[in-house]
Amino acid sequence: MKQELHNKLVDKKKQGKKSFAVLIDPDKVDVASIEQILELSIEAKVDYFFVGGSLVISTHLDECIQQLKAACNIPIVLFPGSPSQVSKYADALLYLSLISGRNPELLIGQHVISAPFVKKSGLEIMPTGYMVIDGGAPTTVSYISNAAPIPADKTDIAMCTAMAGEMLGMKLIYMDAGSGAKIPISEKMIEKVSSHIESPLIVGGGIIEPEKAYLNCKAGADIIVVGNAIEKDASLIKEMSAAVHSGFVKI
Ligand code: 1GP
Repeated sequence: MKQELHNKLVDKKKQGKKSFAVLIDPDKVDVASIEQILELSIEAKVDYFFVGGSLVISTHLDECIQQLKAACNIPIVLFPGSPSQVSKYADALLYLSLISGRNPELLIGQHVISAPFVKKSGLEIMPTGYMVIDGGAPTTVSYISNAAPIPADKTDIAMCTAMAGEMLGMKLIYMDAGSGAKIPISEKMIEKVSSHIESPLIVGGGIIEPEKAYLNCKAGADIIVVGNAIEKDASLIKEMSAAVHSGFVKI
C-alpha cells in the first residue's frame, strides 16, 4: 500500500515542522469560491487540502477535487463523513475509526462494508484514530456519529484513547472539537495527548484565530485544520498558515 504522504508527515514531525490544512466541505463551496481558496492557499503555502464533511449532501465531490487538482500540487486528503465520500481523484484518505465513541458502525462496521471499494480506489490509506472532543455545542459530527464526545476537561481519557489507538496500529491521531465548535480543544489536552504518542497529531474544530493555531502547534499538534473560519473569511488562510509555519519547534 502507498505510504508517501504518511512518510512525509512522519519526517516533518521528526524535524518539528508543522502543517496547515484547509478543510473544504463540498456542500459549502462552488467553482468561484474554490478558485478563491486555491489562489490564497497557493500563495500562503498551505500544506494540504482536507476535503469532506459530516454530511455532504451535494454530488460534486469529484468535480471539486478535480478543480483543486488541476490548479495546484497541494496534496488532497479525503476526510470523509461516510464511505460514500471516497473519490479516486484525491491523493489520500483518512481512514477514520471513531475511537472516542462506542458506536461499532463507526469503529469498524462501515469499514467492513466499504473495504473492497476503498482498496480499489488506489488512494493512499491513512489509518486514523478519530477522537471527537466536546466543543461546547452539539456539532454535526457528534449528532451524526451518535456517540458521546470526550469531555473537554478529561485530558486523561483523551490521552489513553490516543495511546490505545496508536497501539492498535493507527498511524495518525485526529482530535476534533467538530466543525464550528464554540470552544476549540485546549492546549492542555493537546499537550497531554501529544506527549504520550509518537504518531502525527491532527487538531481541528473551532479554530478561528491564528494565535490559537500557533498555541496548538506549540502544545504538540502537527497539523492544524481550519474550515469554518475560512469559509467565512478566506483571507484568514494567509495568517493561519503563517502562524502554523512560524518555525515553532517543540523541545
Ligand atoms: C472539523 O476539524 C474540522 O471537522 C475543522 O473545524 O470547521 O470549525 O474549522 P472548523
